[in-house]
Amino acid sequence: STVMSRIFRAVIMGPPGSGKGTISERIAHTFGIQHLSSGDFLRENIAAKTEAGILAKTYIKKGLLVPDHVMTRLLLPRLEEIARHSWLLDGFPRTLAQAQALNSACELDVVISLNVPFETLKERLRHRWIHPASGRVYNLIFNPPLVTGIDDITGEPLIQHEDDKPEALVARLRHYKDVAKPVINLYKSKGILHMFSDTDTNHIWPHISSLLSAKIPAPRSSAQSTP
Ligand code: G5P
Repeated sequence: STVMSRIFRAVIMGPPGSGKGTISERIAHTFGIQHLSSGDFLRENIAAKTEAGILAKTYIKKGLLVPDHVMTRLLLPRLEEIARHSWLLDGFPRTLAQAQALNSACELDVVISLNVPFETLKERLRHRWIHPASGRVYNLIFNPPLVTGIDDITGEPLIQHEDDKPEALVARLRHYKDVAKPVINLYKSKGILHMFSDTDTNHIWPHISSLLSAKIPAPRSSAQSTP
């Protein structure tokens, strides 16, 4: 059945702290598609001290975007590796140049844009702590660890991302809007942009879930599988 085996490709965009990671995990879990986070991918490269990782770290530390050519050279080959699966890209593209590079590599089905007020974002990121070895993310208000400052599983100390510290944070939020605008306009003009506005991820989620239920081919049931 051609419909069943169709591949679905989506992008989720939104400012730092808008809930891309949280919602992406729900999408991946609910619809069984691959989730690729540009931020996680960069952090893996930093931890592994790859050439791109070492370079990226100098930008991330300052709350700056990693240069487009570094991002596209990292991400596009990764997408090619999973080209036979449905996927959701989280955090890429961030700029018009990245969107154009992605455009020439593949056709997107849906772009989700999260629109969360500035004050809400500042408040959330201020309270975010991570366990660096595993990448587990806590929020002292939304999703606190059992013991403040300590990872639930390993008992190791939690840290803040360099780019969640106040100096880098305001720069990131301000910069995001300027850079995202032409990307959003591009996807709007293609008719694939879906914008969701709220202060609460749990309010946004049901709308995204019903959008994707209508767009993503249902997983094959045993009755439909080829003999
Ligand atoms: P990242 O890792 O892509 P950001 O900054 O875009 O980082 P971030 O910070 O990971 O995105 P998010 O994924 O949008 O945020 O949000 P999240 O992690 O799900 O939620 C944020 C926090 O809010 C969490 O603590 C969560 O628990 C909490 N939360 C979620 N929902 C709610 C809610 O409803 N209520 C409350 N109270 N809390 C909630 O990129 C990192 C850096 O890498 C570089 C850049 O330097 C970037 O800054 N980079 C790129 N550079 C160039 N081009 C690219 N394409 C790049 N991609 C990454």
